[in-house]
Amino acid sequence: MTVRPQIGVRRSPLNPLVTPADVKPSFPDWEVLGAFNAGVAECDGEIVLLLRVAERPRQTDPGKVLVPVMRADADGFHDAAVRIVELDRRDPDLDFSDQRVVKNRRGETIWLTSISHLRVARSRDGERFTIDERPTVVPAGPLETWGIEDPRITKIDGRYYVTYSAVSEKGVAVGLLSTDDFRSFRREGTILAPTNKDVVLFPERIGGKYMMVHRPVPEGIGKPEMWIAESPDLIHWGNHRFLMGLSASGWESARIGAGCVPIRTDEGWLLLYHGADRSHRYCMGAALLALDDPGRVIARTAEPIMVPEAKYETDGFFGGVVFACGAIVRDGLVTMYYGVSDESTASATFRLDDVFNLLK
Ligand code: MAN
Repeated sequence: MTVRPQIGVRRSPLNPLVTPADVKPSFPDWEVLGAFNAGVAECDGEIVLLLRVAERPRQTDPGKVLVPVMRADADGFHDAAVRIVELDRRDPDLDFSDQRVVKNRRGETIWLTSISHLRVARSRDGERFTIDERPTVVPAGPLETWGIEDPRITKIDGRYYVTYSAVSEKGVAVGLLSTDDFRSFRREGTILAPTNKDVVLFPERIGGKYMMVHRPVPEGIGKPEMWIAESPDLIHWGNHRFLMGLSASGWESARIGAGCVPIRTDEGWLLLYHGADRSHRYCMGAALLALDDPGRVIARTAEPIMVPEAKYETDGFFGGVVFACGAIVRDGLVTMYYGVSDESTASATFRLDDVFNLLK
């Protein structure tokens, strides 16, 4: 059964807007696998994408898998900073069936097949992007040796705050950066311990507190569902509350997580989020949270607002994925930027009113 999106979603005719072929690898003998799951902001009259660029050494020997990892004490992204782990494709103890990761026989992820950094792309029209030649933010320290991923950007009091996944053998934690111009960044540290992902910050204080939606991944008891927390300073987070959970079956029955920064509307905070089923098909849905208490869910979409349908969404490095990390809203029209198939970046527009009709 295919679930059709119920609202008028217009995909850009230029999709995908950014592909791996558009991005220069960090090293001459590397290849870019993905330029996707980008954070989005408006800065100095331009649309800025902070792309997740996933890359690896070119794999020349079909019998080997070369895994790149950063050294924990590296100072920057250069040859000596990266260690290449050579794995034997025929090793009976290793499982390469998920192209994103390497697992052992117990099903535990022991390596990622690529390392990600963040790279700026800029555009005047929101569709034609100029991508920086060099990485903008690179992994650093013991908690980022496997890379940094999936940034979300929130402008608060005139400064941009970037939350991202910090990946290492210690797990997936959440890091925070801040910037005024997307040229120089300040590291604000690790704000959530593993395993946590998909953090979006609200663009203003509510009841005097900064707020975030986050997505822990409980082991054994509990499921990957959305939580909400608050902070006096964006660094220390507390008063964690459960926000919303999985459905029993269907498109959001395996995991959900926040996508774009919550959009303030008269009716409440509109949260665009992703939901996946057990076959790892990722769709986008929406929820409406109370303006004065975003821990209260007013409504959510029973059906997704967007499902992987276009060829670039169904086929690719990891097909069947639409995954948004940011959007621009102008005059009731949402332009959502989203990763497709863990490979490229696309955009789609839809009306806020159409989403509200689905929520009512
Ligand atoms: C999952 C996928 C990968 C990602 C890792 C670590 O396996 O989302 O794309 O690299 O988690 O975050």
